[in-house]
Amino acid sequence: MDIKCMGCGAIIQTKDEAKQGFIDPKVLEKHQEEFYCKRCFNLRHYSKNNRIELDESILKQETEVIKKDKGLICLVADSFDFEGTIHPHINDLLESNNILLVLNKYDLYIKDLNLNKLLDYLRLYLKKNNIKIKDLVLVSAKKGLGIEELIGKINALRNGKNVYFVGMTNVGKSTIINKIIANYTGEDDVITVSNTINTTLANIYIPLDDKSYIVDTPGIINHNNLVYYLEEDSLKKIMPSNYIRPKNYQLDPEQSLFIGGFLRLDFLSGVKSSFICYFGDGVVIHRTKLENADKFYEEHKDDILLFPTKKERNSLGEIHTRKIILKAGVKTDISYAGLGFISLSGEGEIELKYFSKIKVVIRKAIF
Ligand SMILES: Nc1nc2c(ncn2[C@@H]2O[C@H](COP(=O)(O)OP(=O)(O)OP(=O)(O)O)[C@@H](O)[C@H]2O)c(=O)[nH]1
Ligand SMILES: [Mg+2]
Repeated sequence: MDIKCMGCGAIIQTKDEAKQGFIDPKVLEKHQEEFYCKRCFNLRHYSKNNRIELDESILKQETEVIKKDKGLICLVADSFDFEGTIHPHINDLLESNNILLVLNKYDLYIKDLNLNKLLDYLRLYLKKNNIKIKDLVLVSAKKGLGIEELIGKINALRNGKNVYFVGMTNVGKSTIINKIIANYTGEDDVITVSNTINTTLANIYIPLDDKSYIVDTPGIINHNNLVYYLEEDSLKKIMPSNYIRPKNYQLDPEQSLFIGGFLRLDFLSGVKSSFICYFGDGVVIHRTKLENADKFYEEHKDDILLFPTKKERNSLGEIHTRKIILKAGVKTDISYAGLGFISLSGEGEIELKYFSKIKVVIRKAIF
């Protein structure tokens, strides 16, 4: 029988270090019960990651297992990057499974933001996009918030069946399951987690009772999300690790605002308006005169703006432009998949410039 790595689910092998599941044969001999592959060992002890591409055929096989089993699906998405991480076709993919939507990372919202407004927005989004769920729960796996409520909802919905944690890569599926394991057994950090994509490589089965399992699954890659294009070092620096303090910029017409080198907002015409930015502290925000913006970008994309790096820029595609009209009295958000969002209020015409591969959504402001 194949032995699986406890950290990532990959089948253990001793032949090829560049492939998933590698363990040095000498190490394998010594450890008879707990198996962590070399990549998991390095991630867990040294936060060192060598990114491994997910084997798409494994993802397909694992999805078939879930479909046949008809267990409860805990669909995990990032509450801070909802449009960028919600699985759009989950009901088509898993048509006969019950779905509990688990919105993780709500610690990123500053405490006094109105969570009810967030929930109202999410419910409307689900309705508009025809995503059918049985229930939803907000959690922060990192802070251990909402975990007991989640366990309660799982028990109410699973009817004795297995429970599958499914969703995009990096939304925190494994971190949540680790909290559930800790809640039952007191054992911390059993499954490997990391801030980059493809951490879990195959299904990991954790016994729930005599007859059923909680199953961690490999994350689905979203090619419209920034996380897919950034190197580990950039992710470490720009991903928010704590709650996000909004930064408010008042812009006059004919000014530009750079969100790192990721997004540029040119305020073409209008009246003085407010641009409230919700991004991690590592994302540089810089204001210039519109007439100087092209020159500024060319000269400072690598020193002042810092990210994305040249290598990352080359993979992010062409620059796309899009105009939005800001109307008095209507607050508008611009959400950028994998990075954060900006909330605009005022009046005028704004041109956005961003990499064509990234999903940018214009929505009625959440808050
Ligand atoms: N701020 C915040 N970060 C979190 C939270 N939960 C997880 N993370 C971080 O999100 C990143 C991804 O977590 P993982 O648990 O590895 O995500 P995953 O969904 O299992 O990813 P894959 O295995 O690649 O599909 C890690 O850097 C976690 O520390 C949370 O509640 N809040
Ligand atoms: Mg995982």
